[in-house]
Amino acid sequence: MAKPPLTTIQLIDEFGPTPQYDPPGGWQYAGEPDKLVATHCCFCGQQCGINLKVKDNRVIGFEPREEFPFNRGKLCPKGVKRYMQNEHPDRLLHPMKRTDHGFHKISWDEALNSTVSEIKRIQKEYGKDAFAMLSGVSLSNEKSYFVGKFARVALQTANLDYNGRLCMVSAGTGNKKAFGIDRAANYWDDIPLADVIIVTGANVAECAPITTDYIWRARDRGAKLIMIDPRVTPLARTADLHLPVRPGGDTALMNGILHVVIERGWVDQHFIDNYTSGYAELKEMVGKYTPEVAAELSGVPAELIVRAAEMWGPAKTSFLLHARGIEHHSKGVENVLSCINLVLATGRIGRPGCGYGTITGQGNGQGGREHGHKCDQLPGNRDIENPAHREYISKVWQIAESEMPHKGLTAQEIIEHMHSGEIKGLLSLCFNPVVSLPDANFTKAAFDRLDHYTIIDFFLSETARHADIVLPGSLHEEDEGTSTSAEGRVIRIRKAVDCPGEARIDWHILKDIAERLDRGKYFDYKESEDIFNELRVASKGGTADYYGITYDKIEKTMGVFWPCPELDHSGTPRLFEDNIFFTPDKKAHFNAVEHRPPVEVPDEEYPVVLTTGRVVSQYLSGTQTRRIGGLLDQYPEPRVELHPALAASLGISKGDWVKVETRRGEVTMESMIVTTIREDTIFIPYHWADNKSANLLTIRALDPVSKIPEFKACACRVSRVERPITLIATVDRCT
Ligand SMILES: Nc1nc2c(c(=O)[nH]1)N[C@H]1C(S)=C(S)[C@@H](COP(=O)(O)OP(=O)(O)OC[C@H]3O[C@@H](n4cnc5c(=O)[nH]c(N)nc54)[C@H](O)[C@@H]3O)O[C@H]1N2
Ligand SMILES: Nc1nc2c(c(=O)[nH]1)N[C@H]1C(S)=C(S)[C@@H](COP(=O)(O)OP(=O)(O)OC[C@H]3O[C@@H](n4cnc5c(=O)[nH]c(N)nc54)[C@H](O)[C@@H]3O)O[C@H]1N2
Ligand code: SF4
Ligand SMILES: [Mo]
Repeated sequence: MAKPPLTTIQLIDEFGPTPQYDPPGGWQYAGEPDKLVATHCCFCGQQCGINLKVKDNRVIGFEPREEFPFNRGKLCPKGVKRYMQNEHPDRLLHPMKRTDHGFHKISWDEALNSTVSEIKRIQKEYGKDAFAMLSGVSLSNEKSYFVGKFARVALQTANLDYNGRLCMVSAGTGNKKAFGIDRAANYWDDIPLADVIIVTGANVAECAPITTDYIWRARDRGAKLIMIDPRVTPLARTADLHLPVRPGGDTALMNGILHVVIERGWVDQHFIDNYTSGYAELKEMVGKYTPEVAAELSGVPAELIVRAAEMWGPAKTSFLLHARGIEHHSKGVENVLSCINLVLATGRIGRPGCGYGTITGQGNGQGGREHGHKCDQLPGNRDIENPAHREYISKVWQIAESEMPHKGLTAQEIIEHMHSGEIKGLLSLCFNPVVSLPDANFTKAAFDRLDHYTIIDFFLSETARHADIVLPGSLHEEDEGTSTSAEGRVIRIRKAVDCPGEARIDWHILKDIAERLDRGKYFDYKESEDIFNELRVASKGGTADYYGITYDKIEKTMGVFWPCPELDHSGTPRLFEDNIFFTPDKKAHFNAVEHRPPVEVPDEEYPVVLTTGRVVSQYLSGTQTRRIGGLLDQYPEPRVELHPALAASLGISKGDWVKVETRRGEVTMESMIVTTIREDTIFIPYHWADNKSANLLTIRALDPVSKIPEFKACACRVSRVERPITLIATVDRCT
């Protein structure tokens, strides 16, 4: 039975007047704050320190938090405006249920009871795993740990996965294969000490803005910067070398650079012989990736490949950073491994100024991928299929090992199983798949087929419109907790205000559901700190060992880098200092990876490559940042970036509107003709929904191991169209 998505407007009609947003005279006249709360930004993985100004239990502004060592007061536009969500008129203030006439306000009791009775009914009729859970890593470590335990112990389903499946899993898989641990190898203080820096598939200035400062500090010392991206991103404009890779060409490109490095004798043979395995096989494989072969496969001219090798090869210190540009591929893991091969071959890791790291994307994208949020994982980055790991965690959770579910489906696979009808019910929080998963029409159809769907969010996201029950949850600043930044630094998130209206802290809601499922005794926590203390024990002995980290220790040191196995351990800002790795043989592993093309390559019908990504002022699916005026002003609508040569060949001029079509769908947007992109490629930012969603176009192709979607490459065609006439509906929001 199809359930039409319900919209915000129907919802607000139900409730009458919206809460007042601006205080009289505007925020700047809100008066002196009652207190300043030292915490962190709720958005990206940089986790900048920020002071929130609080007055009358409302966040009214911010001040720089100069003393936090990572960003030293600096913030990007999103950090500056994040405080405006707290009192936003769209905040969900009551539980609601779907009716034929829109969402209706209901009591917490009714909302929780109907959710629980649907969980019980579906699981009784179709089995435990027919009820799935999806979660996200904007959640603190405490909430992520809670969710992992809640799904396995309260819902007793194998099918829990998280939005990091769209984000960090290719890097995580690659890192575990090569190093046996999933964390950036260095803290960022090593970046300014590097003599050469490669940044690949990362739009640092827009997506990890504070990292720009670290790279520029290296450049001030004379470091060379090599940027690899199909676009000349803002940071690439300041680089010594830009390699304009064709989307999907990264493994070939890295193999080509390594080929030259080996040929010229720039490898560190002592390091290779003593601390690594797999080099002989790798060396033989890259033998065929001459600069010319690599150029053909990657779209980067051979002489630029040689020049990159000449910069990287002989350097004394170096740092390689990558992000989703190489990871969002059906060979994301292989791309990551090809980067690690280059780092290991030159032996420059584990020393000051010698490093490697993926730039973690989501706020708690690091911590949230360590404590059991993933379908195949238990806390401490343990393996849900490893008997010893299962035994240890079932003891901590006080359940029988046989009760612990096994490996479940990944996020995209859960959607596929909703579509095919095998998964009947869903509970989700902190994830907006209707906007963020590929092939959005398919995702929407999958949600429409659910028997029951309960969501916890603080805004009515596009996915929430498909829900049967909507539960109002908490913002970052409404709970205590910890988070782990891109550097691996565990930091304290502090509560600044209470939840508004009837909204509640996310884990309090889950605890209530567990109680109604008669599993409450496993979740007897009073404070977030109680959850953290259990997490510490659960992670002990795992690779992501937090045992030695306490709230008190974080307060005193401005963050502790994991692994931190003992209370008297001061944390590990730089991994592998003694050249001992976390693999079973304690060596770093080379992996010989060959070039493979993307699943869909251009052809006569769809001759152009489409790649997607971000802009500085919007965040992820946009449900938060599209509600903040100042950020929308900066980039109000998605636009299609294309090169003047491509535009000319299609008869497209400045300001023209274009239709972009793929085998999945089409969008119509304004064009943006720029010389900063390859001629064969177009770029669309993905932060918008409905008919402005880039994911109407993208392909449901997954990396076979990490199961990350191929957001960064598919085939499309572009044509000029008349500017569409926009119908503006006026709705009286305050009836
Ligand atoms: N402003 C802003 N900042 C954010 C976020 C946000 O939504 N907005 N999100 C956060 C999150 S969760 C994430 S994951 C990170 C993402 O951070 P990034 O990965 O830096 O951002 P993207 O824009 O997804 O992609 C980065 C670059 O990859 C390039 N690219 C595309 N295809 C390829 C390819 O095949 N090879 C190579 N080498 N490059 C390619 C694109 O042109 C783009 O410039 O940002 C985090 N920070
Ligand atoms: N085409 C294309 N698609 C992409 C990407 C791309 O580059 N191109 N990037 C992918 C990447 S890297 C990522 S990370 C994903 C992100 O995709 P999503 O995770 O779906 O994006 P978010 O906007 O973070 O969605 C989070 C939802 O949870 C809510 N939320 C945030 N914090 C909390 C909280 O503390 N509690 C509760 N209860 N709710 C909360 C927000 O209001 C929002 O509705 O998108 C992916 N999709
Ligand atoms: S760089 Fe990331 S953490 Fe820092 S202010 Fe911007 S969005 Fe927030
Ligand atoms: Mo991400």
